[in-house]
Amino acid sequence: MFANNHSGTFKYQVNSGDTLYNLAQKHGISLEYILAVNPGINANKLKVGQTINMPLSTPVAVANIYGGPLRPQIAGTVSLYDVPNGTWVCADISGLPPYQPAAGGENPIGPHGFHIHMFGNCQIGDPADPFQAAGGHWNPSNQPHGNHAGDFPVLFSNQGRANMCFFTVAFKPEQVIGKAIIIHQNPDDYRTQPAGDAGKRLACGIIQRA
Ligand SMILES: [Cu+2]
Repeated sequence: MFANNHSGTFKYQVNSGDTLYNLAQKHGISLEYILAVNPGINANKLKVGQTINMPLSTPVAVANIYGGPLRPQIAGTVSLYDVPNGTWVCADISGLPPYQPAAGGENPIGPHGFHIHMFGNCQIGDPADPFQAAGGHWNPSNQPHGNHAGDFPVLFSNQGRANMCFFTVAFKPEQVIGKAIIIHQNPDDYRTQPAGDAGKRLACGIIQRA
């Protein structure tokens, strides 16, 4: 089981008219929680432009990730939180394969290429080359690979476990519901077109409304 237990915060710049009470309501969290992550804050003297810590609320969308035939042990979640100007993405994945250095003309195994792909279809298809039904990278503004809206940082395994969050301005969670997230066997070089030479597809999950 993987709970969405990322109890992180993001930086929020106070706008005119904001009160902690309104912010709590808007983000679906308790006022006490905001106060707890802003020790010493004076709730009655918020200044426009002041930066405060805002707790992450519930994710707008979640992908449950399942390993395919090349690595069935993979399981986990990717959670997408709506934050000002973009999305906070949190991955919690286990069962990744042990790292193997490049050898014999083969790319290293890990850290793992990690992307949003176009189609929300995780049918396995060819077990030797699975998850082709998810299509190529989600690339709505026709950018070179390395700057696709669906390009993510590589997943860095710690004895099989990867746990990371990052911020992106490339999309809002609503825009990617119904697409797929893929974990690849090899690293993404962010340069080779069109997919960073990230190799075979180990795991897949469809992004669904949380
Ligand atoms: Cu990919």
